Amino acid sequence: MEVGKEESLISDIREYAKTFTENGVSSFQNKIEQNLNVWKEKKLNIAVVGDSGAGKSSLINAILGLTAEDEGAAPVGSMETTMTIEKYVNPLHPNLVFSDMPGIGTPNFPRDSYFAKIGQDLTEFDFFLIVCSGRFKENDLWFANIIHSQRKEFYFVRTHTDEDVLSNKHDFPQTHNQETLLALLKNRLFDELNRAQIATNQDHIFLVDNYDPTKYDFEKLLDTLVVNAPSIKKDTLILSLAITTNNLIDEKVKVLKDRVYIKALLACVGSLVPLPGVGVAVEASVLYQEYQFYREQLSIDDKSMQNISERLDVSKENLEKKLNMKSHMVSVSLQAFVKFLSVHVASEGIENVVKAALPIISSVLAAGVSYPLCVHSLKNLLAMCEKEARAAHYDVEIMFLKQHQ
Ligand SMILES: Nc1nc2c(ncn2[C@@H]2O[C@H](COP(=O)(O)OP(=O)(O)OP(=O)(O)O)[C@@H](O)[C@H]2O)c(=O)[nH]1
Ligand SMILES: [Mg+2]
Repeated sequence: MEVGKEESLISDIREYAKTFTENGVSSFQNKIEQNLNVWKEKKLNIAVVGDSGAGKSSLINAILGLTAEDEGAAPVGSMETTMTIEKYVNPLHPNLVFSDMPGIGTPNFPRDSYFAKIGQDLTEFDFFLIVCSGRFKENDLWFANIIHSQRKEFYFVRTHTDEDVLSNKHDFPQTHNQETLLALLKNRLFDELNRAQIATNQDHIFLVDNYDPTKYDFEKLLDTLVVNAPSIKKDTLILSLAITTNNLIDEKVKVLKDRVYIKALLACVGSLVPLPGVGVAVEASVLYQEYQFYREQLSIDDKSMQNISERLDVSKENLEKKLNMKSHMVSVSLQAFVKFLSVHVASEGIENVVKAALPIISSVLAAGVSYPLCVHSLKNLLAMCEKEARAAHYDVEIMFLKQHQ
């Protein structure tokens, strides 16, 4: 861990210990919970614009990890024209909000009065996605210039890439080369934007297939949004994205690791359960709850695994067995979890933060001695979930491809 981060963690721990001494246990618990939940108080707003049929609703659903039939999903292929800004969220991750904007230049929303009519302050949006299915329309380019003049971040998303690839394969069976085709499509869009004097670069153009977020530039789009998110909202975006790419797993694990040292403090107060054979007692439900949070965040919870197994047409049990997964067994009940903790107590060397924090915590919390164990247990549980997440989201693709070869 970086030195600056270590120091700031230790100083936070000192503050929490002070709160405990001065104001008691519930203030201590409230302060920690409040700080761990700061990300939930922020909203990340993304506006989506583009012609009717461009694939805006499909793109929103794909990023939210929803199908058009799920609760909260944007209606796809709808014949109705959006008359107001429609907002969409994944009910499980309500902090990431997509706004589907009414079509520009339609009789109800002529350009001249567009912004007055939609009645929304553009500064409230963190990002703008300008979507097209073939070429960008004049209205898209007009919109991009307005956003640019307001110094807001915007990205161009070209949908239906799957259809271009298919047509090209059909038309040029001997010479078809996917990489060449994608580069050509991107160059063409880039030239078009250049001609319209829109200040952008190729890294802001994404070719996607909304039916398959694992293909083309879809993951790159998500990674770019994460990298460019305003720093105070970065954790909110990382923890609100339901889709799991390799980079996003890295980012999620980083955020979850930072919580370990603080969450472990909470596990040293409350209704302490002795861990058989270990000689210390912990508030196991705190660790258990955080562990469930890891599983959900890394999309290896029961519902996510069910979804993957349905997609692969295998049973969830078989899939978990094939991938050598254990996390679901540990999560079956608090009892099973406590048993797992007792057997898998880490015997790692004491790291800096724990070394510095232990005397501070032990001086105020009777069960402070359990702190190192809580830190190591959470880290081990997170490492297990991370490993299984990579297997469930990546090894699975390889298995799936083999099945269909
Ligand atoms: N093959 C393919 N079809 C897509 C893709 N994206 C969207 N579609 C299909 O294109 C049609 C229109 O998509 P929508 O997402 O409803 O488009 P929209 O921009 O929201 O349209 P409006 O709500 O009318 O403005 C639907 O039938 C989608 O299933 C894609 O990337 N590839
Ligand atoms: Mg739509």
